Amino acid sequence: MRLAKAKAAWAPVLLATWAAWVILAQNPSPPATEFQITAKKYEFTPETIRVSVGNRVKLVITAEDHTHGFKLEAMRINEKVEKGKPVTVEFTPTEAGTFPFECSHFCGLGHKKMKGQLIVE
Ligand SMILES: [Cu+2]
Repeated sequence: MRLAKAKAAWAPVLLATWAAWVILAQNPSPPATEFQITAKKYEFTPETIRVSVGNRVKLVITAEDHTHGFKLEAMRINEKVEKGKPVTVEFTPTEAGTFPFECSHFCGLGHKKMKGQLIVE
């Protein structure tokens, strides 16, 4: 009789453990917030991206006129972006701040002015 009671007490614990495992398995991490960025002579649109600390960010960068680059040093990102071939980068910012990004592929006279910023709040 005592043994049966002890066994029954374990049932809710096992059920809760199983339920937690099922929930975690289905949602390993929240989905990334996606931004579409276009690069063209000599600007990125949008120029400013606002995100939150700890939230996964996905950037899809498309060059409209010819080859550009996308360098976001704080997140160790430096990609060549060829016209018509969108480049996807993902990262999770771990600290707040303003981090500049820039074109890293010489694209003409205005190349050095081709910049933007990532604001992490
Ligand atoms: Cu450039």
